[in-house]
Amino acid sequence: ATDYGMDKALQQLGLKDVNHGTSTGSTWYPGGEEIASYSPVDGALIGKVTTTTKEEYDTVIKTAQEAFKTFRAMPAPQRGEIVRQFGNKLRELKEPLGKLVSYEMGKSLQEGYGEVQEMIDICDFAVGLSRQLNGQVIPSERPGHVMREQWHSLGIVGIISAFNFPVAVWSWNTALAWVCGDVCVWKASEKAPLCSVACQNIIAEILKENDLPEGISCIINGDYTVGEWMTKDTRIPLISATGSTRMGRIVGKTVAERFGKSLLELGGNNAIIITPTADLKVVVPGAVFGAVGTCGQRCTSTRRLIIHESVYDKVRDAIVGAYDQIVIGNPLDEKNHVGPLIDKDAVDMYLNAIEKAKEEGGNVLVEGGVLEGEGYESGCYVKPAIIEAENTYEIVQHETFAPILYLMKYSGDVENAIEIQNGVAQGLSSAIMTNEMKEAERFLSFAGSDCGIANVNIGTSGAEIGGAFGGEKETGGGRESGSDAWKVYMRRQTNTVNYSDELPLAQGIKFDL
Ligand code: UN1
Repeated sequence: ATDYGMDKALQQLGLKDVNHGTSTGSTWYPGGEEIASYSPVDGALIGKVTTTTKEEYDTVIKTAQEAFKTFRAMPAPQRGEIVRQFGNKLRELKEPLGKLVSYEMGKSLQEGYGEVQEMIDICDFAVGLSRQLNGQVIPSERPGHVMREQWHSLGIVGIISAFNFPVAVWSWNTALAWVCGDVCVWKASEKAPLCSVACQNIIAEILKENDLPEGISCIINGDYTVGEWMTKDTRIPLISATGSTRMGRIVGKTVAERFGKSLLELGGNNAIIITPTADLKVVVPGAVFGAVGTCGQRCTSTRRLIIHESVYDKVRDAIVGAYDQIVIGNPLDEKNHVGPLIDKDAVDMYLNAIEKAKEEGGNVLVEGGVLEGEGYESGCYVKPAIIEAENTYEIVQHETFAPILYLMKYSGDVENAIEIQNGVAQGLSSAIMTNEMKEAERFLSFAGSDCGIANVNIGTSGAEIGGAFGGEKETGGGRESGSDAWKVYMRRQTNTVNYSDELPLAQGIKFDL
């Protein structure tokens, strides 16, 4: 992949000859075993990091605890200034970092750049937020009293992220956590560890330039045992975890057992409802990008199309026709729309899902399969597939992290489509394509979509950072990124102050001595 400027990108990101994966800032620790990172793009070894030992883990947490004392005392707008510098550095390094994301994870270069853009956007958002961590003043029922609400820094935020957004999800958490005065310990996916080292290099430089202590940004690496150290650790008040529902069930339970807070961002099973008035010019790109973008490996990827029977044939033909235009290949080459899956295990899961859908009675409209030959040597390139299926199939009920799109029909009112859309265990993203105002509003109403994200005339993926991101049911209930998602990174304190000379009790209680 040298022809795409990867060597230079690795150089710019300080990733040449890396042999560590644990850091409290500018300090790196030797670590234990090696994790090799192979690119799904061409199968080449990009580099190696080492896993965090238990001893190193404890050093990291102690360093973070110390740093928290300094960081929480810094005025929030000054912390915002650090995040502003971070965002500017990301602007400078957008090209190499976007390329690394594309090369280590496999998403198209455009999407790699888009991911870095999300980092920049959340930094901008967080800078503004650093002057708006506002509490409220609440009227007291007692004379000469005032009540208020304050938001205080929480402590260490443990971040567990997935391979599919190897840099952005970390930044959604860190940018907010930092302006809130928290310090962060990040365990990145073992499938994209170099992205974590690159990010750490960028922020460490800024922290050093600003004379800030070690421990504000930490990274650790390793398998689930490292994750378990975090989830069981009472020194970490908040665990923010992105990944599968299976993982989230374990994390949520373990953190709850010690009364910690968790922010869970788990699987989706996202659908687009296509009504009789839907505009095909919007439907086709919306559905196709949603289904095949990031090779179907977004938690917001479109998995199901619920199409009204009166337009079913027309929509199906248009979507199937569009699949003919999809160019699959090296994601660093901007003419390709779709890159590889993350690894061969993912390829197996994709193949199994297609088999299962067929066994359950699915009708394959666009054949899938693994691509072979020149350019596809890594064995991770697959063809996006389309299958006509029923919502009740077991395989349709599960999230398969691959480009498989299920088509299904509805008849009658939009309520019937909403019932199918809501008829899964997950509740992340959803969309309706309609020009009927009443249908759109019904879809968005209390009786409409049960998802955390509900869109009209756009697809299910590609959310902007300004809104709260996350979903209901098995998606885990967490919200990160925009709106007031920052509140989870702080602790709320209610204050009542008496400036009178008496002591009236609340609820009118008399206690005369
Ligand atoms: C994810 O797949 O974990 O809305 C996050 C989107 C992106 C984020 C996806 N902004 O598709």
